[in-house]
Amino acid sequence: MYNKDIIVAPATPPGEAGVAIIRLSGSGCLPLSMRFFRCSTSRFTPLSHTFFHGFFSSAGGDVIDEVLFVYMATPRSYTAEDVVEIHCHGGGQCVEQIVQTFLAAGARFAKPGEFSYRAFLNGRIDLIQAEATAALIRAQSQLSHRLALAQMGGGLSRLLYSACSELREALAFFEAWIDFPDEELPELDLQQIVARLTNLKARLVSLVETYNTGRLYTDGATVILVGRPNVGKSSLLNALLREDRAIVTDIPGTTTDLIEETLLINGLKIRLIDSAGLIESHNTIEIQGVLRAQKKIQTADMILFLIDASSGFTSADRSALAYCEDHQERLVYVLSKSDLPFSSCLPQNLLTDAVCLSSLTGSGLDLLRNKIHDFLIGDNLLSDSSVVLTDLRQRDAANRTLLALDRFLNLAAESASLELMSFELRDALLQLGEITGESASADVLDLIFSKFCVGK
Ligand SMILES: Nc1nc2c(ncn2[C@@H]2O[C@H](COP(=O)(O)OP(=O)(O)O)[C@@H](O)[C@H]2O)c(=O)[nH]1
Ligand SMILES: [Mg+2]
Repeated sequence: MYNKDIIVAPATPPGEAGVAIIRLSGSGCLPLSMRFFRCSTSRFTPLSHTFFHGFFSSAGGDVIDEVLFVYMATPRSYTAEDVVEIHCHGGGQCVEQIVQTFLAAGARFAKPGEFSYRAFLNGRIDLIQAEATAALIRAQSQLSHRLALAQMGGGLSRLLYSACSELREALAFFEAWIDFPDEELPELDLQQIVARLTNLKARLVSLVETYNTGRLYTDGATVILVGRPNVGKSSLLNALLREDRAIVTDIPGTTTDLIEETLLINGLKIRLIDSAGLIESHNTIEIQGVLRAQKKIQTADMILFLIDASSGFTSADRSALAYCEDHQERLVYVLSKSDLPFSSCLPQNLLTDAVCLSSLTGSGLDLLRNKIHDFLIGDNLLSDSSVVLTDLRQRDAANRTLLALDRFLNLAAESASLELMSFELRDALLQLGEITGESASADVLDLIFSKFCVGK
């Protein structure tokens, strides 16, 4: 599966740019690239980790570009193999012709993520760090960027390695007893092992719980604007986006479908959804609109329920609110049109609890942004050293580890056979190793790395 051939790919995206980088990795990539590089200093000794200025020519000797050449000797490179990078001018032709020159000379075009795959196979990074690198590249908000960076630092890896070694230690006890039942062995203190693994289980449970925060930081959250027609939902969407995205009129029922836009609120990625007004209707389009809104209400992380401050809390608001009845814990009230005189028909709790704002003047919008951020992040503010699970694959493997640990603890409580207990411990270890990549199958690895971009 692991070919040690020379791979090549642009490491920078296509298109016009000042600089583009072409990356090669694999034993022999230095002599290969030196064939096409003419250094501007007369004597060229390619010292590792040093830039050289010169010209890159085709096999026929025609100059393709003025470039910088850098060689990174194994193992001090991204892949831990010999790596050469050619920094040329950005733009299609220079990159294309240089890559073609290498391909014609025997290099192979790298598959997506293949550089990172090699770094992983060579033991330079583990799977968590490889995935964190991909997450760093994909990061769309300050929070997801910070989280990916922390992940690359290896906090989660260290926690998992120590969990693995605890499991391994316990397993060694069992295996020794199974293999040498008659020999003098350190006394198997099952109680002590059970106590330690119960403790480990608690730590893994807390780790699994961090997934919700991890997901929020990486993928962002969904926030839906709901309420009766004409309360100002579409106006609020436009105001938060600072653009005229949704049509706004004083005709009820202007918005018939869901409108989704992404924005950043205090560093958090938010998918903001505008919806049709929640009313009982006989109009087919309106019925569909309400159904769609209802469906989104079920899954949204936060529901902003708008009430027009100038018209007060009406019976139409009450019937709209009925659609959100089962989701009180995700509901936040917003009093809109605060630039107009307030109606006397507003319950006191709304006046104290709701976020008061005007999409027309912009007053209260910052308050709402802070409210959204605080509501979603709450106590889950991560520090740079926080250890969290960020993707479903990691969480599922952690859950499978917990299941195996549970089975082990149940067997221990029943004083089952050592073989059965060690079987479950081995399974727990295997599942945990899937997260770091130690025991991930080739198929799983292929799938993970194929999601990376080319040149990474
Ligand atoms: N004075 C004032 N009018 C607003 C405000 N927000 C919305 N409106 C008006 O209320 C009407 C309905 O707004 P719209 O955003 O389409 O409501 P939706 O049906 O809930 O999406 C329009 O005539 C808007 O101009 C506001 O903050 N202040
Ligand atoms: Mg609307």
